[in-house]
Formats: sequence, structure tokens, C-alpha cells
Amino acid sequence: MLAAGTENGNAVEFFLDRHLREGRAARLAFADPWRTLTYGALAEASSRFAAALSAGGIGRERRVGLLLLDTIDFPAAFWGAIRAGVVPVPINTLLTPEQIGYILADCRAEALVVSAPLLPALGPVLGLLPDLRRIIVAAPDGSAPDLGGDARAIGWSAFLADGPASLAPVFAAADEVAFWLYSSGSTGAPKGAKHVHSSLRATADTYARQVLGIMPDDVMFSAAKLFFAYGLGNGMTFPMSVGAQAVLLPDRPTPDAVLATMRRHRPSIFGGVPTLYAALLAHPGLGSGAGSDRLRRCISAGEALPETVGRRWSETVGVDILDGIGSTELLHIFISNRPGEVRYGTSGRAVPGYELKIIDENGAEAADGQEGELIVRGCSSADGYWNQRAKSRHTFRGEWTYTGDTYLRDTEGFYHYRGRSDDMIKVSGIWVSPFEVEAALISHPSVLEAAVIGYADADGLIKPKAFVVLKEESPIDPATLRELLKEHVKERIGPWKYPRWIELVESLPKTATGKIQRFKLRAEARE
Ligand code: 3UK
Repeated sequence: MLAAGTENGNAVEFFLDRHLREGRAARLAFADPWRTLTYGALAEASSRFAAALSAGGIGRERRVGLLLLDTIDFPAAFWGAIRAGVVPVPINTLLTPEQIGYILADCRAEALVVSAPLLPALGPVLGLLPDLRRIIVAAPDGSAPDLGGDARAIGWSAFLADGPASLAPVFAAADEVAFWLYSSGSTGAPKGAKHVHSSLRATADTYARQVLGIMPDDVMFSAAKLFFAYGLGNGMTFPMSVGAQAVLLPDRPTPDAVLATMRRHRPSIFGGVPTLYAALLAHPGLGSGAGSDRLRRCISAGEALPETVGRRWSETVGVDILDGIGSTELLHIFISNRPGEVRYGTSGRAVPGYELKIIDENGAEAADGQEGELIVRGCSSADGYWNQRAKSRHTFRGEWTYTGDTYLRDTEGFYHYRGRSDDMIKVSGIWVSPFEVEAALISHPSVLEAAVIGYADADGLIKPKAFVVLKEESPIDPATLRELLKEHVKERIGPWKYPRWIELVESLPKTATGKIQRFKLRAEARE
């Protein structure tokens, strides 16, 4: 026997090649502001990309980093890599060059596909990556990009030029690792969660089909980017699971950009994070259908959707928001509200295919109404973190995945989010570690000590708040200093991570061993 089974478990079979075999090659798969891609054209681009990777000596199971804005090149590169058995690693384009360099080094990427506007800032870190052999530069509009000075760089079209229009996917086991997604932790560096081929199909069969009820005629628009697990499902694998269409927005999803996209493409399903829903509600242009006369479903994840935001959206737009919780480790949403049964202020109920438990500190199941840690058994959990045994063992225990989230279940089976068991903060749906913000603050010459907590703004959305002890009387007035510190954090670690409020204090509450007691600051801040 040559292979370990008869059926090819390679996910590109189900999500892409199946549509060609069943006569859907001419259907529209993706539209970005400049270009469109049918299922047939996507199969062709991904075949050429797969062949070019192999011809370039990028072997099976090796990693290719994808640092791409949301354009039609993303699915072409993602599925091309999977077709070749090469492991795509989508990377958050909002990270700093150092953080991106860390991920490329950690996964030992041998190739990188990068959107041309993101290349110049990467210059200094690319020189530090000996494993990186090819840098494929893609201009968002498909034009010939500026390659910069790196000898490893080649344009997207040139890279694809010699490949065949059709290439069969490599044979892969359904249990074989297909792609990785990095997630940041409370301490230290991001961890690469390794996902297998069958998990993509599992999330499509559970959440997308049974909760969203996605249909071939749907048009999906995910404001959350494809490099997030949330966006990867919403904006790529879910529509592809039924031969539907996705709309891609490469720009920052500001309310203006999102509403313009809604009007232009008239999506029937829209996915965003709570901060975006709140920002859209504050926009004077928001009205029925949020600009799309076809809108029938809205979904939210990444952080808890405040009840008031959900209610106001339903009133103004006329479509409910389905809040659901997912994670990078479980790939997509495993608890969700259902159409027609929305209970704002809760994450909803278990998604079919996932089993949930809330456990107390002794590991015993908590009674309804009692808080505990949420653990999940399901068909889409990751195969572990790359090169992180202790963290893998802690999170993936047998069939159960430990979320680190505190939840309670009410007697009707609805799950209520009660916060994190670590100090991590979700800001606009993206992780922020308080330690990272504190370190950035302390790196400023005026700051002696800092402590950061999550604090709810007027919409009920959590943002970082900092308590700062200064080194000595600063000659700068407090208001100016606060603004300087905010700018300092933005520049060092990323624009969404800065503390929206800074309180200058004399000292911080600490344990006998000198650990900052963030829970005390949280309690004080609530009063
Ligand atoms: C928090 C929520 C309350 C929660 C994600 C949908 O967010 C995603 O993945 P991440 O790995 O973060 C996971 C953590 O985020 N969270 C997410 N959604 C909610 N908290 N209510 C929610 N609705 O702490 C969770 O453990 O970045 C979301 C699909 C795929 C995803 N990866």
C-alpha cells in the first residue's frame, strides 16, 4: 500500500476542486476592490502557485508565511500552498516588523508572500532570516510591484508564470497538519497553533451550515481579516464550502470603508467584531441593512458583544447580530446565538458538534448558574502548538481544549461570558497582553512602573487602562505626558494596544513577592 488511505483528505479537494468537478468553475468566488476570481480561476492560480513552490524547492510540510492584505491573492496563495502540501502561515499584518520577524523565524518560513505596501517596513528583519529563500511580492491591485533591494524577491505574476493551469493536490491524510495560525499569549511570544485538513471542513459543517445556514447564493463580507481564524472562516472557507461568493476589503475596516463595501457589493452575511458594530452605530450613514438590501445575517465574535450594541443594531439595521465565541485553538465558533433565538448579553448555546463543560478549580463540573472555566470537546481543535510542549499540554488535554475563559450556563443552556482566568484583554477582537503594554510604558524615560487592566468604555467595550508611577516630578504637564505615553505605546507595540486612559498614581498595589495585583485595580476601577 502506497498511501495511508484511499480518499484524499487534502482540504483543497472539498473546498475548491470539487466545485470544478461539479460544474461550478464559472461561479464567482472572490471580489476585491480591483479584481474578481471565479472558482476556475482560483483553481488555476493555486495550481500555478503550488507548482512554483515545488519548483523553488519549498518541500512538503515546510512553511510559507502569508503577510497579505485581503485581496484575491490570499486564497490563491493559501490554497496553492495546501495543494502542494506546503503549510501556509497567515500573519497579522498589524504586527510590528519585530513581531512578524519572530513568527517567520519561529515557523522557519522558507517563503513569504507579502503585500507590496507591507514590504518596506520589513527590510531590517528579512536580513535576519536565513531559512527564508523566496519573497513573493504581490501588489494589491495586481500590477507589477516594486521588489525593493532583496535578491530573494520576485513579483507574484512572475512567480506564477511557469506553472501549469491545473495541478492535482498532493495526497494528504485528513489528520495531517494543513496550516498554522499564531495566537498571542499573556506571557511571552505568540504560539503557532497547528491545524489539520479536516478541521476546515468541520467548522463549515457545524457553525457555517447549522448556525449560519450559509447557502450557495450567499455573498459573505467579513470585516475581520483573513489572517484571523474568524476572518479565514467567514471570508474564505465558509463561502467556499458551498460555492458561494466572498467580498474582500484590503483597507482598514473603518465605518466609512465598511459601509461603502456594503453598498457596492450588497452582501447577505456580514461578520465583524463588537468595536466595529459600535463604531458603525455611531456613524450617521448607518441605516436599514447597513447599506445592503440583501443583508440577512450579521455575526460577531472576538470579544463579548455588549447587549446595548446588539439591541441598537437590531433596531437600526433590522437584522440581529449572532454573537458567538470562537478561538484560534478551536479554529472557529463553538458557542453561538442562533437565528430567531438571539439572547443579547450571552454567547448563545453550544454549536452542534461541540460538547461543553464548565468546571470548578477541582475539575468537577459546575452546576448551572455557577462560574467556572469553559472547556470544549470538538472536531476542530488544533493538533497542538509548535515547539511549545508545556503550553500544548496545558491547553489540549486529551479530547478537551481548555479555553481560559470563565463562563456560566443558565438553566436554559445559554452561556454567559464572565471574563478571562488570566489577565489577557481583548481589544477590537485582538489580544492585548497587559504585560506587553506595561513593558512599553516602562520603556519611556519618565515611567517608573505601570500596571494595565481592561476597562469598559461608554459602549461597554473593553479597552486598556493604565496606572502609571512616574520616576520623579516631570517637567511636562500631566495632560501632555499622558498623550506622549499613548503615542509611545502605539509606536512600540501596535496602534490598537495603547491605554485609552492613563491614571498617574503614587504607587501600585503589590503582593508580598512584588507581583502587581491587577485584580485590585480592576475592583477599584469598577467602583
Ligand atoms: C475571546 C470572546 C466573549 C475569548 C475567534 C471567532 O477570537 C477568536 O480567537 P482568538 O484566539 O481569541 C479567543 C478568545 O477571545 N472571545 C472570542 N469571542 C468571544 N469572548 N464573547 C465572544 N463572542 O476569551 C476566547 O477564548 O483571537 C473568534 C472565530 C475564530 C476565532 N479564532
